[in-house]
Amino acid sequence: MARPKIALIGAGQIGGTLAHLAAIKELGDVVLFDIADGVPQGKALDIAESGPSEGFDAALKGTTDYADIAGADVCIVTAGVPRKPGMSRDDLLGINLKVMKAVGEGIRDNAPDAFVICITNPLDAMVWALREYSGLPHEKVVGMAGVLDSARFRHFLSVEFDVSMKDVTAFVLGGHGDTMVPLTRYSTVGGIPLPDLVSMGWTTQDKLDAIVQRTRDGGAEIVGLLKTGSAYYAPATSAIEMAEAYLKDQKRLLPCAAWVDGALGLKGLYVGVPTVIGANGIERVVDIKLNKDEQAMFDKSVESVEGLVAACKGIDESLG
Ligand code: A3D
Repeated sequence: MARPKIALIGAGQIGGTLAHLAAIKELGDVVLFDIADGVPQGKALDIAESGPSEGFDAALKGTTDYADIAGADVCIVTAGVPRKPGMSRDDLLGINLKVMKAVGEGIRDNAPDAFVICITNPLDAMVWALREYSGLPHEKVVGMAGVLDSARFRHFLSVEFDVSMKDVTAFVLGGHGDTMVPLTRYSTVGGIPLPDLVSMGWTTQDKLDAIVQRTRDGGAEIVGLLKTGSAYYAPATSAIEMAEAYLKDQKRLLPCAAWVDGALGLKGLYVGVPTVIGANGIERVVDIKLNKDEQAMFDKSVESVEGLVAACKGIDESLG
């Protein structure tokens, strides 16, 4: 059987890291696409040359021609511009919307059967636009944000409790932005919910609140430190986790920016929700019940995503 084909649209910081991880994990052959001629070719060759030491079997190709992504099983989209210090994700909307048009049409014409994972910000609006421009089925187009936001939350919690990250589960819902909703009630250490751990004296409510806020600001914290560009190791790892779930039909339960039409009281919107990813793409949106406070936070987040989608429609009248 031929190896799966993974097309990475955007060969910048995240794109290069994705290519390296996909090769090391032998998820398939990798095509790196970018408009900056030389960059995808250079990164593909550099990573291929790490193969003999690492011992992986994967072919890598860099290209500026969409024809090379033909027949891709997975496309991961990072094309566009990242944030600089002081910028919000929403400031990127106008520039990255144009990029999503080119990328969506490139995928539509060359890899219409692919499972498409969008990472470009502002995430929830860009994944919506990418789906519109590509015309692919909603269950095959998804945004990566929740896996990363939950990973950040899990990391901070594991440090606070001094326990292995493997035993910490976390739940983050809503749009990928300042209004994201880390759900402490559904986050656990070894199955024990965080509010119980506060009662048990493992931490205080104030410390937990500070961790929730640090999670919300997780992207900005790294932008502030790097000064040029945004996070890329953890974002790439998170998207690879989703790609692997699809390619290996793992039926993983992962929080993703998925099309929600019916669940959680929503009628047709891309937003962060718990999903099951398997060979059919997004196979299920988990319709969890929120309490009053959680619902209020989720509603606020949904409102902000709706605002971004409306802004996209205002820029390009052909949308929606
Ligand atoms: P960067 O290193 O600048 O790479 C972006 C690449 O896109 C560059 O190599 C560009 O040449 C390329 N590009 C620009 N326009 C096009 C086009 N039309 N077609 C193909 N390629 C193009 O950025 P990065 O890799 O650090 O980040 C990529 C995106 O991911 C940005 O929008 C970030 O804001 C976003 N991001 C999202 C998250 C989430 O959790 C959702 C996290 C981190 C970054």
